[in-house]
Amino acid sequence: MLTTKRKVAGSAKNNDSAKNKLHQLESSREESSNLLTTNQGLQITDNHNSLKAGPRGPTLMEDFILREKLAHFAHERIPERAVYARGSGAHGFFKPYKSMAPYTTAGFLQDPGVETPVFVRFSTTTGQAGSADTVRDARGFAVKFYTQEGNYDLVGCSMPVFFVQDAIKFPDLMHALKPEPNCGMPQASTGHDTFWDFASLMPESTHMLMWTMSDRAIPRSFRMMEGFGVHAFKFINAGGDAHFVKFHWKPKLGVHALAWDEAQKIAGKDPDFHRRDLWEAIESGHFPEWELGVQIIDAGKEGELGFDILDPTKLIPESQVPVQLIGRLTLNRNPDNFFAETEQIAFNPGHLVPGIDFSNDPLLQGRLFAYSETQRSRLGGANFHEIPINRSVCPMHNFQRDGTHRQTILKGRVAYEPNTLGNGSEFRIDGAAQGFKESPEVTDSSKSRGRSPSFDDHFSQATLFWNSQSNAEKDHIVAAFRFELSRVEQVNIRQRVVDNLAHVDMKLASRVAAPLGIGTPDPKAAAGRLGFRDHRIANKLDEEPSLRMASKPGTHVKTRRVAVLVADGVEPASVKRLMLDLASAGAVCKTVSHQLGSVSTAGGRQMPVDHTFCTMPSVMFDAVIVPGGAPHIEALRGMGSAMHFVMEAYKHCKPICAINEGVELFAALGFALGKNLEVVATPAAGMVIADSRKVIDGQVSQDFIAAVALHRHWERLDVEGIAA
Ligand code: HDE
Repeated sequence: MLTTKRKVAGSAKNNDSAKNKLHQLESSREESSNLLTTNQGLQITDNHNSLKAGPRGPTLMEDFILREKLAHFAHERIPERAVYARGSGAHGFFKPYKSMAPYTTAGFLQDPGVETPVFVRFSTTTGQAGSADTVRDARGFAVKFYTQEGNYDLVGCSMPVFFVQDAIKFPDLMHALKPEPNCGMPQASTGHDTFWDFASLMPESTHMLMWTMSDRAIPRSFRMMEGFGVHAFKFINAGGDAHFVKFHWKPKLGVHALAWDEAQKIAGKDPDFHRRDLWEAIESGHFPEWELGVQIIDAGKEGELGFDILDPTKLIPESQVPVQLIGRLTLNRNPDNFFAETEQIAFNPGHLVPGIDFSNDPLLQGRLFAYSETQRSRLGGANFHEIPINRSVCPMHNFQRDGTHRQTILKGRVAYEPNTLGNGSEFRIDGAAQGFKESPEVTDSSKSRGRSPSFDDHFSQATLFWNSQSNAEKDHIVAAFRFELSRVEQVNIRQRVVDNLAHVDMKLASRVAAPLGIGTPDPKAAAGRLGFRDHRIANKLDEEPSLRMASKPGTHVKTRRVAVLVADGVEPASVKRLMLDLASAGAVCKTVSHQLGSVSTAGGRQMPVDHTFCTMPSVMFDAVIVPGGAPHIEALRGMGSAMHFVMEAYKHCKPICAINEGVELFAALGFALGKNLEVVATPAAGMVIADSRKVIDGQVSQDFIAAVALHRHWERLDVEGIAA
């Protein structure tokens, strides 16, 4: 025994000196880390020329440096996500406001002093990884909490409901929604026959269709978008009591949308619009924030909601169960490497921590299986949890071993449990400890493929959503349905959709149907179709204010982008105070002209130009200022792109401010004019007309900042007639 010990001690010494040598080698390698090497560490002497038989001869196969480089390049891509492929991510942290101990033992929800690191990935559902950000779509809002009890993933969405009720319909939905398989079109759009064919035969999708046709589907920014856990989950407290819970993310910047025409134009002008917006906000220190909200349903009270809490096509109206705000999420660091982090992050609704459990929502149940399957195929096997972005921050031990790309070097001979050879204490199971325990639930019924009749109400919450919208939001929903259905070639599919919509609201259905070249909506025809179920449980509410975006107006202008149009002869004094006040309120003012460089001011100085009309058109801004200066206005009036800029901003209901002679530009465009073509005192909503005196005394700053904070002035009436 003694001999063995000595031997072990000796070999430990040897091991130490070997480790020291390795360490020295690694340090010397770090010192020369600015030198280009192969993957094996071999220093490369020429990275511009392959090895050839003579300077003009054929390339030699023995050039292992060239072959390694090309081979690695050829394997650079991994399969993109089948859905939610286009994503943007950021690091940050989460901090609870108070202990949630009465409801859950989840460690990261106990102590307001504890920050939990997170990585968040936002995504569009439909398009491929290279598609545009601003397409009409539900957006993924997936949060990985790196807690001390393991990784917890809240893999949510920008909408609180989903298209289908059962996981078995998900592949059909996605196949219908993705580009049609014969022609591969259209990219990132539901405006095509297969989607509406499916949707019109699945009336359970109606509530989600209302959301996707609303302005929620075209957010101004990820930073101005709500998030939802969609399904009911369970909180479990130390006493083992379970409460159903629904999760919400509420953005601190308010909830704001683009105009649909604008969203489509941005998709061409800057497909990275949302990604850039998130990146730039974080780089400039304007860290996006959301509050985590929960709707907790008192034990046993779920039966009183009026619908089935397990049905993912239903939301719980906030007036029925208020949202409690329990913590804050802050995103404060951009990824260092898009691929390593945003692309390789692997979410899974089945990544839980003690104190949180699933419900029996049949859509959620299917997700628990699907995600790890996807990760194994996308990320090359079973060891994707070892990729740095997916690693837990708490210790991770088990006896799972080997497999492709294994990183961990398990030591010793023991790879099983229970054991005595590893001293019997390694990685043991401690039943009494605070590990994960499923919430006990009695399941004592016979197997069945059916669906509970409590899932059969497909329309009442769609009606509630419609009734709750402002007039402008209703107009936008009608326009979106018309747009999508106008792209549907089969007349009978268009008809089926409006027949279903007649069960939401007859007026909505008739307005949608009007320009589609089809018959009037027929609720009876819909009701006769296969799959139609409408055991309507009357809404407890006629309206739910939290469902309209108009009830969440902005209160400030932080990070809003304001264009200041400039040409030779501009009077900087007419706008200086306004620009300073906007900047100190957190807005970003940029000068825009027909060319880069600078313009000559009325006083003979140079004013730098940040952007051109061509590269940064009005859709890249939230608001516009036209400063004073007669020659400058004259010049702008002669530039088609400047006139278009203002006209388009007007059409998209953006706040616009004209100072001094700037108003002549408005007049030339026909805005702010009375019957006799005089400039009127109360121009359209969101239009501020002023002279420099009012700018200097700060009145204009006050009015314009208030107009910008409201974001868009959707009540502007005549925008359809604007030729932009
Ligand atoms: Fe997903 N979903 N999903 N999902 N999902 C994926 O997992 C799936 C569902 C959601 O940024 C995939 O890693 C099935 C609802 C988001 O990486 C895949 C079902 C909601 C993300 C998958 C659903 C979501 C995904 C694709 C029905 C709204 C992106 C790549 C049973 C709450 C996460 C991947 C990220 C990703 C399957 C339903 C949200 C294929 C089978 C409902 C935000 O595994």
